[in-house]
Amino acid sequence: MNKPQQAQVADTDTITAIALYQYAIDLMPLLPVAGQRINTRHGLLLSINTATSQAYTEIAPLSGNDINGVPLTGFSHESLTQTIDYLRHHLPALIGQSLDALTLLADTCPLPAAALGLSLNQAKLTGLLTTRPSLIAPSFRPVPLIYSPAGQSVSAADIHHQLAQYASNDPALCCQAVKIKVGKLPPEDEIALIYRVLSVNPTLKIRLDANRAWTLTQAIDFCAALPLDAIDYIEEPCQNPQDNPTLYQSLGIHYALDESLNDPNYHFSVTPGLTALVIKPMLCGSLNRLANLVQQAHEQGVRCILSSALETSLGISDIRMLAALLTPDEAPGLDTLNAFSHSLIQPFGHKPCLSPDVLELLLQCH
Ligand code: OSB
Ligand code: MG
Repeated sequence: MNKPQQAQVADTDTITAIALYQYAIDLMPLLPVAGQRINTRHGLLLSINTATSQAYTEIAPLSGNDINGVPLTGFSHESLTQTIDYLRHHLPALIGQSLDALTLLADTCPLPAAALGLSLNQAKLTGLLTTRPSLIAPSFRPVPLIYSPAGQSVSAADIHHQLAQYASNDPALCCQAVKIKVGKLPPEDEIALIYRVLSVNPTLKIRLDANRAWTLTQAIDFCAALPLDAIDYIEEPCQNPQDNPTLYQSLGIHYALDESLNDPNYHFSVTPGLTALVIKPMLCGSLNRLANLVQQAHEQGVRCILSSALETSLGISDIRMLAALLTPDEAPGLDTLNAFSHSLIQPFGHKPCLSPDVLELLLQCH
């Protein structure tokens, strides 16, 4: 006898197997995390099966220690260990449950990176993230990230070389914007770098990121020397974010928020000069939470730029798909993969690609 229709639907929707792996990938050159640097990225790979499909997602809080053994500050509040403990405790109970149970766990999970990985996995298993052609290979203009890995200045030749990597025969894929890290070298060197980038390509729009390096006076001194017409916005200019509106009122330069969003007490509100939120999905939490934040901002005319939290090729590819879905008019900031020695699941360039069988297995249940 045939099973009733209802039961068949429920069967394909039932979670049959889960595996959790840990990866550690070397970074060369070192990658900046605001004022700190890291040389290895640690994170988790979550694999979930139903009877008819299988999906991988990444769970990688941006926490842990920098190259000097000092804890990273300003990004994820949860540790990798806490995340592993949480998942070990909660994942086994999902076996035999429907995918709705996965969404419920994601929406109640207090750890943002785990919440994102759980809800993204659900979105992949249900086809939300993969059935639309535009999401399979979303094309955004790249936004090259220009920074000085070892604290020395970046030459015009370096800039030429970096921008050449993004040159494309397809005009729709040539970069229109670059992101430049500031607030680390002497201000005159950084101002010179910005003019050097514009001399290489005068049509570029520049996104600056100061990672809260400056007092209000320092921010005003720096920004007063900028070619303001070419500046799209500056991320987190002031040590004290309450000074950002004063910077805007003094010079007319728009700012974006990044670190501010990572404060557990952050609530979206519009302040004078705020033009964009730079949202790192891995730090924001579940897809529902991310979509709500984007919707609130868009309703108030504030742009949202999805951004890398130094995920592997798998996580970066997923953020690209999220951007196609949630912020289709904005090029996401994802230029952080070059430093990774390996890709994970999702091939990137000529890097050797890690598959689950070479990773450390932390948990397997079915
Ligand atoms: O300061 O925005 C940052 C990556 C990891 C941690 C902090 C930051 C970043 C990036 C990502 O800059 C790249 C981008 O936003 O374009
Ligand atoms: Mg930033």
